[in-house]
Amino acid sequence: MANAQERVFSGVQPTGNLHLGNYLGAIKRFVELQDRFDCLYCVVDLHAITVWQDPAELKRSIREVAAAFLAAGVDGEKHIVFNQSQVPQHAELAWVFNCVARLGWLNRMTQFKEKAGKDRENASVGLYAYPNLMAADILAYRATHVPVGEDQKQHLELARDIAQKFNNDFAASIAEHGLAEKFFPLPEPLIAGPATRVMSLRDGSKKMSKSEPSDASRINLTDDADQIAQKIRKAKTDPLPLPEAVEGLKDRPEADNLVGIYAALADSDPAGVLAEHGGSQFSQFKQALVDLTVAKLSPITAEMKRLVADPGHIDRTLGRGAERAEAIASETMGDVKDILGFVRRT
Ligand code: AQP
Repeated sequence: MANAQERVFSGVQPTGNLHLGNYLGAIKRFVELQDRFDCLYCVVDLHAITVWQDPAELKRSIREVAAAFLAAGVDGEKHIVFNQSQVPQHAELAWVFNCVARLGWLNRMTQFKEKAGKDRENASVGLYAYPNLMAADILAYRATHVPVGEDQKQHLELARDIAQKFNNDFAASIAEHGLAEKFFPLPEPLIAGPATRVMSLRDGSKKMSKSEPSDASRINLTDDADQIAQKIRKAKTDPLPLPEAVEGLKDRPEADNLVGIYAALADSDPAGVLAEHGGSQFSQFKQALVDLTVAKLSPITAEMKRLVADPGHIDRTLGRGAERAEAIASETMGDVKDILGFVRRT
């Protein structure tokens, strides 16, 4: 089992259209890490409201993400599955981090620039401060490892900077209270494998994303076998056959993407996939990819469907998870208050 000091935290936003990128870049990895670490997996609903959400849709989406975790194989009894808004310490610690992080650090965040777009003045303050909340999510549990897709790397680096600055700024108070010198660990991103950045099926230069208007750009975790087949058959490719070796994927983003997806689903790597399929025409390879994707996703899709049909069960799982999460986070927050010099309620 896990080293007592090591803990995994990660989250997924309930913003609809969960897709293959979320599965391969995050949720599949969550399942793989369960044997090595104590894990907390969170439906990060506070993050979702950094852009406007329809309330009824948000509630449906929170349950759907929780169902996806469980259907993919996350063990909600052994580990902790919960939604962020049920544990108030996330928002509380995020405020402290708003006062630790520097404006200059946040100004460098590329995701804010991409999401705010040209209408920056009209973006919510929450969208700007999003990485501070993400740091709070992780550090409220003093998590040491964070499985995420490549797109979250910069936010993880910021979480490390915040942890480091807090530890430095309050070193004397941390020592005075008899707490570990590295009060907050510097969390390590776990970004590995062939699908850390799954790209759009329509454009190999853009990442597969929930908010992309074209549904054909992504495989949703709710798609049935026919939809998956259609989307993969129509996926953009180039006219050449698949290369025999990995070097041949260079400058062929669409081929690279499909091979990466195949490798991740098959628990292989691009070299292994090309050893089997190198030289094939795309029509042939795409059929193999359809078969593999359907075989891997359909049991998950079916289980998700079964779970979302019983929202009471999901809500109880989330509620129990939140109680267990809060027990850890409230202890951290108590220490943080002591460190900062707040007077605690007696
Ligand atoms: N295309 C991707 N490839 C690999 N990993 C990905 N992730 C997201 N897209 C890809 C990883 O999935 C986890 C959950 O992501 P999220 O829902 O919290 O936020 P996101 O990264 O903003 O996801 P989207 O789908 O791209 O949503 P929109 O369109 O709203 O921006 C994270 O670990 C993420 O790295």
